[in-house]
Amino acid sequence: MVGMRIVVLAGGIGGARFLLGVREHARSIGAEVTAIVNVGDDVWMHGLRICPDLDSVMYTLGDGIDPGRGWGRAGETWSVKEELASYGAEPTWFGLGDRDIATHLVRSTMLAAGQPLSAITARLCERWQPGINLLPASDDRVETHVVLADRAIHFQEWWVRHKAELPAQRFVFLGAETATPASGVMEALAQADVILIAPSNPVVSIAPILAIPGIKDALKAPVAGISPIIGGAPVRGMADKCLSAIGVECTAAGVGSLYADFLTAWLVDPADADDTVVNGVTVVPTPLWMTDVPTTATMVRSALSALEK
Ligand code: FO1
Repeated sequence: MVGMRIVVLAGGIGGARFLLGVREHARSIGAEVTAIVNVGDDVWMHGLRICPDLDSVMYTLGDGIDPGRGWGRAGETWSVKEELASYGAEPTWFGLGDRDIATHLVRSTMLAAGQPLSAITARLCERWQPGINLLPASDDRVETHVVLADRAIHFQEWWVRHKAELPAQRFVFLGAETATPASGVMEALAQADVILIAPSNPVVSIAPILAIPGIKDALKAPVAGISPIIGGAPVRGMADKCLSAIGVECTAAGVGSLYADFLTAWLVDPADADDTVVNGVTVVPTPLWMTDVPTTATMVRSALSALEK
C-alpha cells in the first residue's frame, strides 16, 4: 500500500530546514515526499549555472551543507574564489567555494549537453541521497530580478552584494510567462494527498514557483502553509524587505493573505495566534521555531492533522 503523498513548495535555507522535518515525519508514517523547489534565485556566474535553492535543499538533506551559512558545502575552501579575485574577474562579491564549484561544473556540463534541470538534479541527488524527490519548479530559465529606481539587477546581486538594502520597487520573474512546470511537477501535484507551503520567503521563493503557469491552479489537494514570520519578524533572511517592497505587512496575517485563495490551513506561532485572521482559512497556532529536526517534525504533524479535519 503506497503511503500518503506529501508535496512541499519550498525555497532555500528555511525550506531546507523545514524539509528535514517533513522527511523525518514522513519516515514515521511511511509517506512519500516530493519537494518542488524555487529556481528564481538561479544565476550564471563565471560561466557556471548556480541553483542556490536546489543546492541548499540537496546539501541539507544530503548532510553536506555548511550548517552555519545554510548554503554551500561544509568544510569548504575558497582557492578558486581567491584566484578569480586575483584576476579581477567579476563578480568577486559572490562566494563560490571549491567543493560547491564541482556541483556547478556537473550541472553546467549537463546543461550544455542539453539535459533538463530536473534530470540534472536527479543525477546530483544520486550522490546526495536526500531521501525525498527533489524537483525544480521549472526546467526553463526563470530568474528573479529586482527593479530599482534606476535599473534592474539580478536577485543575487540585490541579496548578496547589496544585502537587500537598495529599495526594491518590485520583483520580476523573467521567463515565468513562457515557462512550463518541470518534468514530474504536475504529476506530483495531481497525485498529492496533501500540499505544504514551506516557511520560505513568500515574495522571492514561493511566488516565483506560483508564477509558473499551471502550478497555482494545480494546488487541488488540501494545502497547509507555515508562516515564515513570527512576531512580526522573519525567522531568517530578509523577507521583511521583500514584503515591504510589495506593500504587504510583515505579519503572519499579511503573508497568509498572499496565499489565502489556495490555503486550507495556516500555521502561525502562538505569538501571532490572537491577531491572525485569514478569510476562509483555518488558523492553527503551533510553535514554529525550527530549533531541531524533531521539533520541526512535530510542526509537520500539526500541519497534516489540521488538514484531516
Ligand atoms: N549568500 C550570501 O549571502 N553570500 C554569498 O556569497 C553566497 C554565495 C552562494 C553561492 C552558492 C549558493 O548556492 C548560494 C550562495 N549564497 C550566498 C546564498 C544565496 O544567495 C541564497 O541562499 C539564496 O539565493 C536565497 O535563498
